Amino acid sequence: MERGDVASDTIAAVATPPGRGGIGIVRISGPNVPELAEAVLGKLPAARHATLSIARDRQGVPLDQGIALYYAAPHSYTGEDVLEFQGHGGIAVMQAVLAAFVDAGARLAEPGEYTRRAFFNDRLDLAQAEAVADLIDASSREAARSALRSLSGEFSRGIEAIVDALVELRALTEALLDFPEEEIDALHRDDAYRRLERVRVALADILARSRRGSLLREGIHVVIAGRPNVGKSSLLNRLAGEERAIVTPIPGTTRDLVREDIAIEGVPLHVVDTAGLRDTADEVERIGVERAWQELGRADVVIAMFEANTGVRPEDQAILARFESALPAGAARIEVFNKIDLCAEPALVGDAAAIRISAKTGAGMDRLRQALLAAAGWNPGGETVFLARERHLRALERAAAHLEAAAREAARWELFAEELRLAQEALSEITGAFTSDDLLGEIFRRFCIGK
Ligand SMILES: Nc1nc2c(ncn2[C@@H]2O[C@H](COP(=O)(O)OP(=O)(O)OP(=O)(O)O)[C@@H](O)[C@H]2O)c(=O)[nH]1
Ligand SMILES: [Mg+2]
Repeated sequence: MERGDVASDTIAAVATPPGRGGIGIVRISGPNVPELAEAVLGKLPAARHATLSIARDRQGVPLDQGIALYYAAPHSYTGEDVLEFQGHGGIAVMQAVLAAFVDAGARLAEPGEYTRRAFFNDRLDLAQAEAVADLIDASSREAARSALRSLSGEFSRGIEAIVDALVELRALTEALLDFPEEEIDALHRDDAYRRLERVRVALADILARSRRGSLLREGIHVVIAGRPNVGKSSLLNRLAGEERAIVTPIPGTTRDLVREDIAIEGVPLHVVDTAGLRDTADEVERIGVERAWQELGRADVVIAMFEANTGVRPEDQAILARFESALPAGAARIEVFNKIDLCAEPALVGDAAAIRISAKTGAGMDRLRQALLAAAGWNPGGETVFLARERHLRALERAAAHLEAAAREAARWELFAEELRLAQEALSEITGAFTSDDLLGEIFRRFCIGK
């Protein structure tokens, strides 16, 4: 199917989640909605009028009574004729009503097929379609707000503004191509480079906001590490707000990884507590320590933990030395001194960047939370961010690389123009003006049925 093509069949699905609920909705979309409504409900309701209706099977046996809503094409979610039957939210009732529509000629919808049709009918672009799924999947209010912004087209408009500027610049460059090099005066050249620079700045801004937004989608992977008994598990429990990991005064208590998902100011964090790092003859503990190092190799942020009352000891130094090779290149590190409640002069512990806390009393936790957000690149209360997907980030990065390449092509206008074209193509993938079927399949497959 191409964008702009009209679907020939009518799809049906239960749009509400399976299970018991006050209301359950069966939704059908496609060219045969009027006939199907007549077959199952007796008549097609007036468009956009909530109409009390009875759904019946082929023999005329009543299945459910509810409200029918008809949206005439193109003024509907999919852009096609759409009928929604809001009945009683029971599994058997909903399946019976759905079966009645299928009996009458509808086909069961695939995951995301309604939104797919909306995309093909130009009701939304691809980034907006993705935002529909992201809004449904949003795990925090912050993420939901960002998804809604993308759904309303703010992200797409930002991309399109850059594409428009690129199109203009390409036209200007094509005109330059027709002249011999010596006749292109400095004025035109400067104009082209000034325009390119403006596009690059705008793109860098969207990319930065998208990178921050992608944190909201994926969450930040935080690993707590240090020698035994410094209070790693106590910190995890403090962050989680409940007793998740076992805490005892015995060094070597934690043997396995303990994972907990938390949110700070709406930003999701996947926090992992690990076994205390030391050499040990205990087989179980040794495996635990190995797992801790593996986990450290995947961290976005590492909380390196020490005891405030003892300061950085030689064992701690050895661990820090090994961090250099064990942590991923871009990982941020936060040094945390715990147990300040045991210190007479906590302010003297560690250097200026160190965070001093007590997992026992909760002192210093606010600073640690802020440090976690900052280490992750989150800018609280800052500019609006876009809940970008990995695919968007890759496309934006590709476009930025082509613009950078264009900037290097001083006065080789063919190459300059080609880089602009490639940048435009990368950006167009985001909104779907330029996409492959594989990509569409991949995107819509992850949707729920009925959306
Ligand atoms: N006074 C004080 N004691 C603490 C604090 N945090 C942890 N402790 C105590 O320190 C001991 C070790 O705490 P854990 O949280 O189990 O330490 P851990 O780093 O997870 O230890 P392992 O799992 O063995 O590596 C326990 O007795 C805790 O009660 C703190 O802030 N102040
Ligand atoms: Mg522990």
